[in-house]
Amino acid sequence: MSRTDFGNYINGDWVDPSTGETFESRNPADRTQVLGSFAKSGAADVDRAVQAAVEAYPRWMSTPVPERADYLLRVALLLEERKEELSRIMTQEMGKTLKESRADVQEGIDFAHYMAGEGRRFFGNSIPAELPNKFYMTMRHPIGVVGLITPWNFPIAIPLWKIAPAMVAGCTSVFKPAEDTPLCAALLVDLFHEVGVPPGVVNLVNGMGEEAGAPLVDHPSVRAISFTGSLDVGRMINEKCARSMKRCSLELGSKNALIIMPDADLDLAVESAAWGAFATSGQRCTATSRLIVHDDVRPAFTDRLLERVSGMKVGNGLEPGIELAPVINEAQKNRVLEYISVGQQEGAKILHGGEEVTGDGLENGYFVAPTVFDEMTADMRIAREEIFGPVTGIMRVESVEEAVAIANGTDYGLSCAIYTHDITNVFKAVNQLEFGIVYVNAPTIGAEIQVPFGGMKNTGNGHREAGPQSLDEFTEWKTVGIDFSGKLQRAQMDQDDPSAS
Ligand code: UN1
Repeated sequence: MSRTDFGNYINGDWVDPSTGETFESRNPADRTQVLGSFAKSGAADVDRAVQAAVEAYPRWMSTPVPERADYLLRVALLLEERKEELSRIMTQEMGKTLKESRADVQEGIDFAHYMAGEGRRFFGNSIPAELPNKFYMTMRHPIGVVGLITPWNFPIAIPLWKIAPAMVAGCTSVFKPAEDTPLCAALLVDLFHEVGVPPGVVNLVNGMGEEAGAPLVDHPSVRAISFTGSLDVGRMINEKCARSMKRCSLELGSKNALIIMPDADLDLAVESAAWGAFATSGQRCTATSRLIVHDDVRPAFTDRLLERVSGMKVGNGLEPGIELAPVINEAQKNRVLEYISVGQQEGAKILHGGEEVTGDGLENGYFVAPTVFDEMTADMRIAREEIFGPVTGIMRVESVEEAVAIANGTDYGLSCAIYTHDITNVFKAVNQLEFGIVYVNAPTIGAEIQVPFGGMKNTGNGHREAGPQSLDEFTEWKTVGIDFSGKLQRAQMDQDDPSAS
C-alpha cells in the first residue's frame, strides 16, 4: 500500500480539511491495525467541494456523452489492473472475505464497463405530433450538482453505482463515503484522477455523517442526493430534501426472505440460506434474514442447515477457508448481540451461535458467531427489523399463500427468493411478492449490475440503481417540440377547425 493518509479531493487536488482534524480507519478483524488517517471535514469543506462541482458543471454537461462515458472505460481497465491490491485493502478495511472483496471490485468493474457503453446510447424518443409539420423528441438533461452518500458494505461497487451514472448523465458530484471505509473511497477517487477526469467533476469529502453528510444534503446548490444506508438516516434525508425540493433517491434497509417449499431441492436451499444469511456477515441490504420454511420439510431443512453452519470457520477474511468474517465495528457488534438477546426475550430459540467469538487471535476483532433462530414469528422485532449481522431465523408455514403473506408482512421489500419446482407456486410468488427483486431457485443476494436494483415500501422511495434505470436518478426528461409549419398551430384546437389550415 503506497499512500494511507488522504485529505479531501476537491477540484482535482488532494487538500487538507478546514477543520484541521483527522480520523483513523482501522481493521475490523484487528482493531490495532490502522489503515490510514483521513479528513474529518466540516461544512466549509463541503461548501468548497460543492463550489468546485458548480464551477465544473457547465463545461461537463456540454461535453459529448460518449466522451464523458469514455473515462469510465478507463476507470474499469485500471480497476481490473488493481483488482487484487484493492481487494486486499478492502478486506483489511471493511472485513469481508477476500473472495467477497474481489466480487465487490468486480461488480464495480462490470458497472463501469456497462455505463461506459451507456454513453453511446443515452437514448431519448421521437414521438409523432398531432399537428402537421411538427415533431417531438425527448432527451435526458443532467439534474445538476449531486451529492452521493454511500455505505461501507460495498465500498467500491456502491460508490460506482452512483458516480458512474452521474458522470454519464452530465452531473458533477460530491461524494461522501461512509466513515468506516475512507481508504477504499480515496483509492477509487484516485483512479478518476489518474484517468484524467476534469477537475471538479468528481469531488470527495470524507468525514462523519452529521458533520459532512448533513451539510451536503442541506447545500442549496446541490440538486439531488443519492443515499444508500439505514432507514433512520434515509428518513431524515428524505424530510430535508422534501423541504428544499431536492430530488432524493434512497436505498435503505430490508428484511429479505427465502421461502422453501416441500418440493425444493433441499441441498440447494440449505446452501442458498447459508450463503444468503452469512456472506458479508449478513451485512448486505439483500441478506437472507428470514427463512420461511414449509412444515413438511422444516425438520430436514433445519438439520442440514445446522450441519452446514456448524462447519463455518469464523476469522480474518484474508485467511483462506474463512466463511464468516468480522462485522464492521464495535457499535455494530453490540447492536447485533443486542438483537440476539431481544430475539431470546421474545421467545425465539437459538439453534446455533448467539455469541461473540473471541480467542485464537480474534480478540482484537468484532466477530459474531453465525446465529440461527428457530420459532421466529412474524410479530417479533427480530423478524421485522433489519439487524445487518450474521443472524437469521426460521419461520414455519403450511402453504405458499401463507409464505407470501409472511414474506410481505414487514415494512421493507428489497429481495425475496423462493425454492420450488412447482410452476404454479413460482407464478403465485412472482405475482404477489412485494419486493423489488424476486429470485426463483437463487439466493436473495448477488444481484448483477445490468438489472435494476432497489426495493418497495420502506426500502426506498421508488428509484432504482444499476441497470438501464440508473440514469433516471441523475437526469430530467426534456420534451422538445419543433414546429416547421411556418405558422401558429394551436394544439387541441386547430386540427378540428378546417378554416385554420
Ligand atoms: C447492498 O447490500 O446494498 O445483490 C448491495 C447483492 C449485491 C449488492 C448488495 N450485488 O447482494
